[in-house]
Amino acid sequence: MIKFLSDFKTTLDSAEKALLIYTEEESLEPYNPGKWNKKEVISHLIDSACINRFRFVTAQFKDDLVFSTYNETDWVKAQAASEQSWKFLVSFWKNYNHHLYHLLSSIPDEIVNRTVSKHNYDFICWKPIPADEPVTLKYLMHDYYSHLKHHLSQILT
Ligand code: NI
Repeated sequence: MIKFLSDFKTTLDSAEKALLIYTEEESLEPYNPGKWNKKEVISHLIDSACINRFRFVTAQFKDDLVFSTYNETDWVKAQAASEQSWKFLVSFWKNYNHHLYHLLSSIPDEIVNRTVSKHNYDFICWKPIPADEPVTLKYLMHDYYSHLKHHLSQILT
């Protein structure tokens, strides 16, 4: 078991409880003036989960770690999360991530830890790695989790 994965699982359950304390009305408040509201932040985290699921699956069938990316702001806007129920969004986010937890726990160690030179982590990662430095899939997994925690900290006080 990779070290941070049990933390990841615990975070999902504790965050769900904390998020559900907010009412529908509170979930529509931006975390800072002019920023996403709580529904939009969770919608962004659902996008991140979907995009990264594709990466974690396809990484197992190829030699490089080069992946496509997406425009986060456009994606959030296009999905009108503010019109969806807060409970639905939180539950979908949590369940999707429990699925990812299962997926990440199932990837063979040799794939998680293999060193790869051809990647675009300088472009797709939350905390980028220069293109000329070799990387692992494990780094992308950890980067995914760090990004998730970063956004949770914006909306959980
Ligand atoms: Ni983000």
